[in-house]
Parts: sequence; structure tokens; C-alpha cells
Amino acid sequence: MRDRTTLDYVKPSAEERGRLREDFDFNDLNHDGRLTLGEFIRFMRSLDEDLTAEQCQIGFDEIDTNRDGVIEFEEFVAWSLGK
Ligand SMILES: [Ca+2]
Ligand SMILES: [Ca+2]
Repeated sequence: MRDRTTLDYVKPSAEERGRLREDFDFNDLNHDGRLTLGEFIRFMRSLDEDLTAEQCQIGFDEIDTNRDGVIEFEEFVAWSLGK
């Protein structure tokens, strides 16, 4: 039975997940399965080199929904599908 009181992540297709996994792994420079703020800033600046550290920090905090200071793959997926 599904628990209807919790908000499920939108379930991506296997293909979509695979693509996001590649993006995630590409940006996970030390391959520990998590994006740190430093890794995230590099990623954001590869998209827009004019972004400030503050703007990156704000984006990082939005994605890091469980507030543990790193972006896990599931958070990355949720963000990618939700934006
Ligand atoms: Ca990492
Ligand atoms: Ca997190």
C-alpha cells in the first residue's frame, strides 16, 4: 500500500534516470555519490560562468532538501524533474 500522506518523488523513466545518473556522475568529481557545494558550484558555472557563489549557495540549499550539506542523487533527480 502506498502511503498517501507522503509526497512521492515524481518517478522518472529508466531512460530519464540513466541520463540524470550520467549528469550526476559527471559532476561528482571524486565519485563518492554525493555533490558537495564545491562540486555543485563547478557544475553551475559550467552552465553559466557569471553565477556568484551566493547564487550557487541558494540553488544548493534548494536542492539539498534534507539539509545534510550534500546533494544526493535522489535530490538531484527530484530537482531536475521539478524545475
Ligand atoms: Ca562528490
Ligand atoms: Ca542532501
